[in-house]
Order: sequence, then structure tokens, then C-alpha cells
Amino acid sequence: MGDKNAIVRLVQRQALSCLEVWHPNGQALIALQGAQVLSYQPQGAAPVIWLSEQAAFARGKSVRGGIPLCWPWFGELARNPPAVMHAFENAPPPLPAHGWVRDRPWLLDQVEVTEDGVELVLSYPFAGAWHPAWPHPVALEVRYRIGARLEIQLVTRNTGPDVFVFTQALHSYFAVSDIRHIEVHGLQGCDYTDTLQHWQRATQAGPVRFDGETDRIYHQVPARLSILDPGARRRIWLEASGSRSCVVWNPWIDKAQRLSQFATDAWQRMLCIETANVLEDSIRLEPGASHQLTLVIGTEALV
Ligand code: TA6
Repeated sequence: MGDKNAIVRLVQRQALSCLEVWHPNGQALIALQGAQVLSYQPQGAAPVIWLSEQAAFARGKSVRGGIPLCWPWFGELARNPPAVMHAFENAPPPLPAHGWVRDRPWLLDQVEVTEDGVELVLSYPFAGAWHPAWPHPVALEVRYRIGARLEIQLVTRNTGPDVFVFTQALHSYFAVSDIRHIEVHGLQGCDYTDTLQHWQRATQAGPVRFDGETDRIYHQVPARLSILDPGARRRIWLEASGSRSCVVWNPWIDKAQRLSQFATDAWQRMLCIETANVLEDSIRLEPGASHQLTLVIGTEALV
């Protein structure tokens, strides 16, 4: 028996058809393009997921903010392990950053309303859809559960006869009061690859604090991370499974000027913590096997 007050309706945001989800426990907006969460907030709370004030809801371009789904590679393809790049050696360049499914149409397969929240299932329609000459049959599905928390499950299933290797990320943009006054907890002691320091390795000492452009890939990360935000008097926590990497990114002042759909001061109000499997944490999927990347996002007040 679902909650009779819940609403799931199709709305238009400029060129994009989106699912507006309202449940007594939480609300969200999800674009069918990229199956991209654009906004999420628990009932009565401030937005947890950041959406650019200059967001463009245009076909063929992921909306700045929300939770873009990066698959079957993260970042620049050329920076991926050879086994990932190899699959695309016959694909005509240029290939987009973060894979190709985040800005293409997905299908809505299932809607279920329960007392706790609304569950949506969307899938990428490989049959007949464009993809850059990737030779492997695969099924790709995302499950969202919107309620007092936001639960995400990205499932990749190898439906073909050959093994393949992929990388991936839930590219989550979080809303923060001021990037200069928050900390990320849980990464202390983890090794990371600093993409701004010639991809050199380093080790995180203490909480992550921000005083400049930050673009790091952390490895062997724990399941639970959190953003401590005294200015918002809250902690945002992330509980992941099926993920061994985490990307922490803030563009700061200069890069913010070069980003599309991004106000010059927006760097102060956002932080990406991306639940991922990248670089040495790429996933090797045997024929018939599935991989599930799961993330639960919640908040708690700072007393
Ligand atoms: O995840 C961090 C990152 O790779 C940054 O280097 C920056 O490029 C960001 O993703 C946004 O990428 P996009 O293609 O969405 O502008």
C-alpha cells in the first residue's frame, strides 16, 4: 500500500522531459535524458543535491549539477586503463568525457509508491540507440528510491559472450553553504591521485579541506563518507557499496570561469563527491555477471 499523497508526474524543463517526484518523505526531479537526478531534498530540508543556477536543459548535453551517470568510462577515455580504451579503438573520435549515456535518452520502466518513498527504475535502451562502436552486449539500469534518503543503484549486466572492463561514477554535485568552511570526513589515510599535480599519488592526512581547485581520485575508500557543513548546520552522509574509488572535485575560481552552465561564484556553493570505480579500480565483468554500484545519501542536523 503506497502513500496516497505521493505524486510522480512528467514535466518539461525547456527541451527535457523530467519526472517530478513528490512524496511526504522527500522530493526529487529526474531528467529522462541521462536518467539524471537534477534535484533532491528530504521533506522540510534544504536541497542536498546542487543544481546550477545557469543549468541548461538541452538535448545532448548533461545538465550542470545533479548526479550525472558516468559510464562505461570516467573522465577522458585516454586516461582510462588500456582494457577500457581498447573496447573503443574502432570508435570514431572524438569521444565525450564521462562516457556517452549521461546525455542520451533513457526509458522509464517502473514506478512504485510505498509508505517510505517512490522507487523508479530506468534503463538505457541499447537496442537501436547510438553508441560509439562498443562491441559488447550489455544491460544498464538505474534504480532510485526517493524518500527521507536518496538511494541509487546503477546495475551493469554483461549479456554477451565476452568479458569487458569499464569504469564508472555517480557524479554527485552536493549543495554546501561555503566550500571554504566545510570538511569531508572518511578519506583520512586514503591514497589519492591528484589530477592537478601530474596525476601523482599522495596520502590524505586528516579531513579534506578546500583552499583552491581540487580534483582528486581517492582509492580503497571506506563505505561511509560525510560532508561536515557547519554553515548549513548539517552533515551530509554517503554510504556506498560496489565502489572502491571516490572523486573529490571543486573547480574554485579560475576553472569556474571555464565551465559551461556555471555562475562565476557557484564554486562556493557546490562540491562533487563521486562514488566511482576508476583507474586501478576498473570493473572486469565476466559473461552473464552483473555489477551493482550503490549509494545512499542522507543528512543529519548538527546539534
Ligand atoms: O569529476 C571531476 C571532473 O572530471 C573534473 O575534472 C571536471 O571536468 C568535471 O568532472 C566536470 O566535467 P564535465 O564534463 O561535466 O564538465
